[in-house]
Amino acid sequence: MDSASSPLHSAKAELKPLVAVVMGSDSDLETLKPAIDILQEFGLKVQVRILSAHRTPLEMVNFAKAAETQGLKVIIAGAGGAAHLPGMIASLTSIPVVGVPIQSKYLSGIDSMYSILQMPSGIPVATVAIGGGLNAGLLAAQILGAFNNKVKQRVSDYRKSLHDQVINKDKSLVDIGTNEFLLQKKANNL
Ligand code: RP5
Repeated sequence: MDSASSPLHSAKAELKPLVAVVMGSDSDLETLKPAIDILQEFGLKVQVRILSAHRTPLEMVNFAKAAETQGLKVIIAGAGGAAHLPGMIASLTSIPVVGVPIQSKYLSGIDSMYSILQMPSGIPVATVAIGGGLNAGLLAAQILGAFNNKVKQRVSDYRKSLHDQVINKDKSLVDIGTNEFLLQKKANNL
């Protein structure tokens, strides 16, 4: 199927969010905000939910079981500590799940990371870095971009802007030297 005739392109599909960002607690929202922001910047609607694998397990199950019929194509799931949310959702749906390990208070997110990473064979979860909300949003956009040229273009524009930023910084460092560069960086809070 070419991208123009893909379900991601139909007018009806565009009214529904293709991505959901779910989290185990509202305390995870700050970490996931960059994912929501970048997806919205790319013109995508995002469904955002608090669904705890431990505190609201039945709601989590209902969400995961309905995800496909709701039209969702990617789910970003952030959780901290005993971070079972991404893996449990992945076990209930075949929609790709991107897990975000939340930095936890006592173990700095190592606990969250291992909980999300160590999935049993057969039920994968794509895991980004501890606190990697932005990368989760970008990865979700890249997955959608495989079927949607508009989203793919937004991702490649984003990459180009990253490239240009580094080129400009390099040029400025070479032009003004280390000390002035650091002074300007401090003054501009960069
Ligand atoms: C996890 O427990 C959540 O994902 C969160 O990262 C962590 C702490 O939750 P709160 O006690 O802040 O609600 O389930």
